[in-house]
Amino acid sequence: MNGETKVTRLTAAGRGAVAVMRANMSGRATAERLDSYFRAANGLLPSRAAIGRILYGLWDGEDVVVVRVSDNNWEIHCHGGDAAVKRISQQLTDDVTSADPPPHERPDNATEGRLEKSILKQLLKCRTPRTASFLLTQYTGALRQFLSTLSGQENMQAAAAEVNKFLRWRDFAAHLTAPWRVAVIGQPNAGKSSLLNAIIGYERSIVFDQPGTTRDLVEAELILDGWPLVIVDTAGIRTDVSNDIEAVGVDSARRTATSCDACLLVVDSQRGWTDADEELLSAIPATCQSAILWNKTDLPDRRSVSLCRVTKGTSIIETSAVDGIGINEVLTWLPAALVSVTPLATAPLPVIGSLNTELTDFVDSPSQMLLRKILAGWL
Ligand SMILES: Nc1nc2c(ncn2[C@@H]2O[C@H](COP(=O)(O)OP(=O)(O)O)[C@@H](O)[C@H]2O)c(=O)[nH]1
Ligand SMILES: [Mg+2]
Repeated sequence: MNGETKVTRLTAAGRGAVAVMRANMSGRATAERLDSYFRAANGLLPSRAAIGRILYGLWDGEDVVVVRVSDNNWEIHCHGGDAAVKRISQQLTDDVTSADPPPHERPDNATEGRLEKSILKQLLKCRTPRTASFLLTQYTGALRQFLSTLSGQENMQAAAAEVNKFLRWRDFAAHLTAPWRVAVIGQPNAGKSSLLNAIIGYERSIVFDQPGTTRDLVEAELILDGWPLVIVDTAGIRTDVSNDIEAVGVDSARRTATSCDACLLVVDSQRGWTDADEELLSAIPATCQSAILWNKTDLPDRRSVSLCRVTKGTSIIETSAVDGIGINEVLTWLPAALVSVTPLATAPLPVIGSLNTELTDFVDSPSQMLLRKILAGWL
C-alpha cells in the first residue's frame, strides 16, 4: 500500500454500469499521481481542482469523471467493469478495499441529507460518464442551491415560474438514468433485424428471409455521444396474420411504437412505398422522433426514395444493412434527434421523481405554505 493513498470502491463489487471510487490522498506528491493518469477535457489538473469541480476527461483513453470532494478526497467515476476499477485503483495504490460507502464529505460542508442520498441513488444508475456528470453536478450542490434560493423567494408566482422552468428538464433528467428508447418498426422482411445488427455491430437479432421471424422484441443497448440508448427490434407489423404466435409479436410491435422516444421505420426499397408503410408512419405518435430508413439500396432494382410520402418532419435516410450505406448517418441522427438540447453543465435538474411530483403540485396551486412544507422535507 502506498503510505498516503487509500482507494475505496463505493459502488458494490461486480459489474455495474458506472463504478465510483473514492481516492483519499494526502501529500502533494501523492495527489499529483492523479494528474499523471487523468487528462481533463478542459486541461485542469485534478490535484489543483477546486473542491466540487467536476472534471470530465480520459484516463488511459477511457472516459472518466473526476470530482474533488474535499481537500484530500477525489471521487472517480469510471466504466463499471471490474477491470477498469482494478486498473485505476492499482495505478493509484496497491491497496484496494470494497467497503460500505463512507459518509460523503460535502464540498460546502453541509451535512448529507435526504436530498444527496436520493441523488446518489440516481447517480449509481447512470450508465455513462456524460450522464453521470449531470447527476454529479446535482450531488455536489446544484439542486440544493436551487431549492435554497427558492426558499428565499417571497413572490409565489415568481417561485412557480422558476419551478416550471426547472421542471422543463424533467424528460431529459429522467433519461439520465433510464436509456432513451428507439423502436425499429416496419413490414416483415424490410430488413429491421439486419439494420439493428448493422447499427450495434454484431449479430444479435435473428435475420431470416422468411417474413415474421422476429417474434419477440430483441433489445440492444448502445451509447451514442455519451447517451445510453436501447434499440428495440420488433416483429413485422401485419394486420392480416392468422398465426397466433406471430400476432402476439405484431401486437407488441404496435405497442413499442407508441412507448418509445424515437422510431426508425424500415422500408424495403425494392417493394417501394406502400399503404402499409403509410399506415405505420401515421401510427408513430407525434411526440416521437421519426426517421424512415429506405433500406436495401445496395440492390440494383430499388425504387426511388422520392416515392415516400412523408410529413411531420420525418427524416429519410437511405441505408443498406448489407454494405453499411447510411449506418453512420443513422448513428448521427439518433442522438441529435433524441437530445436536441442539453441544459448548461451547472443547471439544477429535476432528477428526483418524488420531489418533482411535489413541485408539480406547487406549480398547480402556488402557496407559500405548500412550498415551505416541500422544501422542509428536502433541505
Ligand atoms: N440486399 C440486401 N438485403 C437485405 C438488406 N437488409 C436486409 N436484407 C435481407 O432481407 C431479408 C430480411 O431481413 P431481416 O433483417 O430479417 O428483415 P426483418 O423481417 O425486417 O427483420 C434477409 O434475407 C436479409 O439478409 C439490405 O440492406 N440489402
Ligand atoms: Mg426481424
